[in-house]
Amino acid sequence: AAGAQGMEEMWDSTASKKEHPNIQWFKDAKFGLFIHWGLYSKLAGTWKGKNYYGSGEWIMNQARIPVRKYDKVAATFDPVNFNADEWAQLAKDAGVKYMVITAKHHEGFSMFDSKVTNFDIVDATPYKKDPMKALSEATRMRGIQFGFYYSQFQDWHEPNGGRNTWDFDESKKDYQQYYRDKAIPQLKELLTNYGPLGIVWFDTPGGMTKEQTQRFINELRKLQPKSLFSSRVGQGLGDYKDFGDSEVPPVPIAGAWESIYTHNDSWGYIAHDMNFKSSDEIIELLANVASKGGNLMLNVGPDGLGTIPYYSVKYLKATGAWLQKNGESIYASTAGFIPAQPWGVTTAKPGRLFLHILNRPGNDTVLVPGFTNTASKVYALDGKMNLPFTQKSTDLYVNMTTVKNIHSPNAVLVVEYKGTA
Ligand code: JFZ
Repeated sequence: AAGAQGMEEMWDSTASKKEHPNIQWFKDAKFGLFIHWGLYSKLAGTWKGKNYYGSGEWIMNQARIPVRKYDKVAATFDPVNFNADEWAQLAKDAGVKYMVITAKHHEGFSMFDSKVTNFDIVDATPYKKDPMKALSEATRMRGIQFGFYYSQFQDWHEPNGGRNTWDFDESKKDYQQYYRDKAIPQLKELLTNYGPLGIVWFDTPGGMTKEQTQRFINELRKLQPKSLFSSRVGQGLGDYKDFGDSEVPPVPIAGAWESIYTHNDSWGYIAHDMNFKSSDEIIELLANVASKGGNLMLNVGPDGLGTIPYYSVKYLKATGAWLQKNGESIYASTAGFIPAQPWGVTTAKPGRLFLHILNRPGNDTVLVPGFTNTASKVYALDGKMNLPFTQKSTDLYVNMTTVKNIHSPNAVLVVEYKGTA
């Protein structure tokens, strides 16, 4: 993304040099589901008859909604359609290995039962239940790692929280009071009451020095040493690197990292945003990110009633169906050792190179240049059909005429070889 280099410092996207002992599951996961869900989901991108675009979860900021007016949204929030098993099963069907959901976004509203504030789903809404409890259990039951997004600095509901400049004077804020009395106690609740968390996904650090951030991390780590903390915890102290929104690095990157994308153009639900990526686009993105050695965490935005948008359900399931047949080329793979080609990208496992045919060549001949090993067998992953190939020095030619899947992202070819890459 443009300006990503400059953003780096601003968002502290780099991860700690020291590898977390529990990082392997994350490196192998490759595909995660991100969920943005809060009071903004109910507003759905509209305030006082005016439509807002971009990020639906930012509407309180965009429309400069005063805290006292925003409180009234909570009084009508009643997600009666929410069904933890359905959401968790969708994650399973989509083939994701982890899920991260917003426990509290910048709006400051807690989507879980919190004793720290009354501005939470149990105390402030007619719904009165804790959806996070059921979701954490349903997700974990299906073998999927469960994690929370928590906006640790920006809290537009609190006089001392970061970045609400329309109700409060930023220069008079005591961030330490907010950290001490809300963020830290709430994070402790999340790390205590919801079973083992795979990830705590922090966002947009601020108001703390490196030393304070380290102490903050140490205090939370004690509760769940195995839980991974995202890079946006700040100061280069996170356990894995998050790229900027909708950004894939141009070349393979070592270490644990993630690219985050949202399914349409907003993280939080916007009723008038229908720009959903098709399953072919998601599969292509997943292959592209995996070919650079990272994970894709794809976001969906359920509405205020707790319904995941129709197109998100449809395309996630189609992605999962593709993974059922081709997941071997994605899960637990590493970056491909052949760089991107006109026909697509590559991923690898010991003794095997996976060719993701994203643009099928017109003559059905796939050229793999710079192939320094000796190919012993080539086949289509879906159906395990052997394909003819010839190798001239380090140029490998595969003929894929017999591969019937013509929808471009559907074909993965496997090259088995002798020797080390
Ligand atoms: C943050 C949030 O402000 C946003 O609402 C959403 O939750 C998103 C996933 O994260 O926004 C960011 C944070 C970092 C970058 C861009 C947007 N970045 O590093 O480029």
